[in-house]
Parts: sequence; C-alpha cells; structure tokens
Amino acid sequence: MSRARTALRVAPPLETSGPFAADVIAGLTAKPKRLPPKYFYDAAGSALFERITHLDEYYPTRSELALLTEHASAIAAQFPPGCALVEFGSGSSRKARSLLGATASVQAYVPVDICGEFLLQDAAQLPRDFPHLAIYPVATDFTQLAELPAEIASLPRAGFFPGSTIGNFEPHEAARFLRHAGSLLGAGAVFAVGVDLAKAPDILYRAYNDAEGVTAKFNLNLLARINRELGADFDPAAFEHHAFYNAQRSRIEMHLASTRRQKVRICGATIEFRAGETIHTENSYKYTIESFRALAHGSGWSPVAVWSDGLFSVHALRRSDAEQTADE
Ligand code: AVJ
Repeated sequence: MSRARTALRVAPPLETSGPFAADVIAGLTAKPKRLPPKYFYDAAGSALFERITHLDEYYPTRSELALLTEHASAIAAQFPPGCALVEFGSGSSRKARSLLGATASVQAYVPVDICGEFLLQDAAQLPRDFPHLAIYPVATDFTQLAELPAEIASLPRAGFFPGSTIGNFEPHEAARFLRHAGSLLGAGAVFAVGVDLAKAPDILYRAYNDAEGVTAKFNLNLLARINRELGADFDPAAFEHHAFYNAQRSRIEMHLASTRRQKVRICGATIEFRAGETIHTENSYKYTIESFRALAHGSGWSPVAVWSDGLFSVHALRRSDAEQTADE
C-alpha cells in the first residue's frame, strides 16, 4: 500500500467518523444515491460558487443584488429599529452590505455560515465600512443553529436569508426552517427572504449548465472534497455533471452521473456504481410569488411586501402574532 509514502507528505487529517463521513456514507448507500448540497461549500467549493455568481447565465445573484440595492431603504424600513440582523448562510456578506449601507437602524450583524474560513475572512473587513456595527459571526450549519449569540439577547431581530438557499430544501423542510427561524428570531421579528422564481425552462437550464463549465466543476468538487477529507478514491473524471429542470416538481436537479461501472472506496466501505447511475447532489426549488407566500403563511409568517424583477423575488415577512404564543 501507499501508506508509508503518503505519511511523508503533509496531508490534512482525514475525518473518517464525523458528521460529514456519516452523511456521505448514508447518502451513497441510499437508493437512489444522494449527497447533501451543504457540503459543496468547502474553501474550493465556495470559491467556485463565487465564480458562478458572476456568470452571464446565472441571473439569480445579479437579480437579487439589483433588487437589494434598488430597494435597500424600503426593505430595511421593515426592520425593527435598533435591531440585530441575523443572516442565514451569509457566504461573502456581499448582499447584507447593501442593506447595511442603506439604514442606521441595524445595530448588530450576526452572519451565520457553515464555511468558517470564508465567514471570518469577510467579517474581518466589515468594521472598516461599518464602524458602529457590532459583529458576531457564528460558524455553523444554519439549520443546526439552536440559539443566537448572548450579546444580542436584548435587541429586536431581523432575519435575512438571501440567495434562494431556501430552494435547496424540500418544501416541507422549507416550512420547518421558516418556523424554526421564527422561534429563533422571536416576537416582532421581520424576515427578508430571497427566492428564485419559476420561469421559462431554457433560462433555468442555462443557469445550471453554463458554457464555461464552472457549475460542472462546482458539482464535481464534491467528489474531490470527499477524496481530500475522507480519503476516498473517487475518479472525478469518471463522473459527469447533469442538471435539468423538473417542471412537475418545479425544481432544478443536479446529479453526478457515473460514466461507467465502477467501485469507490470510502472509509472502509465499497460503493458500487452502474454505468449511468447518478448521485443526486442538489435540488433548487423555484416558487411563484404566490406559492412562496402561501408557504410562509403556513409557517408562522405574514407576507408584508415583495420586490421582484420577474426573475427573482425578495420577500419581507413579519412573524404572525398567532404563532408567537404557540411557539414560545
Ligand atoms: C445557493 C442554492 C441558491 O440553487 O442556484 C448554483 C446553488 N447550484 N449553481 C442555486 C447552485 C448550482 C444555488 N443556491
């Protein structure tokens, strides 16, 4: 074996038992095979996603940023005065900056992101531009966030969930998340949520099949990450990026398709692939303004305003009064 040789190199420690290993084994032994999209975002994946957001074909980031810039004051006017702004899945904080720049009513900013490296790097730049803002970054999977930093205990809250990340959830999980965010943010909270809209399938198709192949790299990086962190022996060249619009379920699906019959070793397990068999790596649900409002309404939030350019939408939701007593 090559153990003796690899020991001489400086290799990152392998994580063969944590939650990542457990989720990968569970997903690859399931039928059909799947992997959770949250694992796209290691340092390499986050950098690739950043590149996706600049692609001509990938309209969501551009549309959302334009909406946030154009309507920043109107959106921020919905926030309770003196509030803490909690951002779920903040990535680079680029979007929060446009809101923060348009209002003096946000006192504290709590970016929550699974990719700690990216988060801290970006949070370090914020004080320069917003010297009076208190910043409390939290490096965690935002779906697992059980409590907010003690420092903001006395402040009213606004939530911010941009990027249509909510589209990664199954609709029933999205409802559960909205409810969870409501109890976390508390009575009187306002929630600004960015949601990609259902539209002509060819526009959606191109957004996930860019000519440069950046989305393919982003998808395939998941296998490289599993190799790097779990010591697996995926041959990424033996898998292909597949992305298509499933109109019936109103979602983009991304898969990694095995180009041949093959076996892969991961953490002592052997995973077999048939030729053409896929790993389902992501769903990106698309909503109409009405279908998202109905989802929010059924999850403890009252839709109060919406901004849209026809491609993308930003919703302002207010925690429904009836839910406050039920939740707490
Ligand atoms: C970050 C989940 C909103 O679904 O459009 C982009 C991720 N995947 N290209 C999306 C993604 C492929 C993105 N979200």
